[in-house]
Amino acid sequence: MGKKRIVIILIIVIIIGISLGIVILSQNTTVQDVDDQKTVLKGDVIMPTKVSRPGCEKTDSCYTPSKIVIKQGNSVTWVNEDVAFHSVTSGYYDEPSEIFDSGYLDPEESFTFIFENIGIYDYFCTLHPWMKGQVIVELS
Ligand SMILES: [Cu+2]
Repeated sequence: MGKKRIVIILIIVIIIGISLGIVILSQNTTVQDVDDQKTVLKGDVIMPTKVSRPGCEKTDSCYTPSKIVIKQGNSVTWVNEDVAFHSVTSGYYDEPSEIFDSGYLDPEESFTFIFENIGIYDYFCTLHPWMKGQVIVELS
């Protein structure tokens, strides 16, 4: 076997090694992407961490965003990203309107409501009176 052959074989081995490495790396990346998607819950409105303590009302961020505008017939999904229970309840703390009520939402739990009628819908959290939000439903 000549020196040239050995060099050619070495080059081929290196190329195969590199391409195998690329395949393995790209597979790992794909797996990681799937994992990331699993942990990210998609919501229109988020209940962020620490909103179970007063303070978020100062920046109007107890529900984020606190105001959302949608078209008639569309839905809004709320996701509880806090470690405490929260609710999404229509009306005001001292005057619930009984249009929608999520009940107690566990951490990472979500609630979806379809708004069939136009209007301005105020809502709050039954556990934390300072948590307030609003859904504005426009003509589609
Ligand atoms: Cu709450």
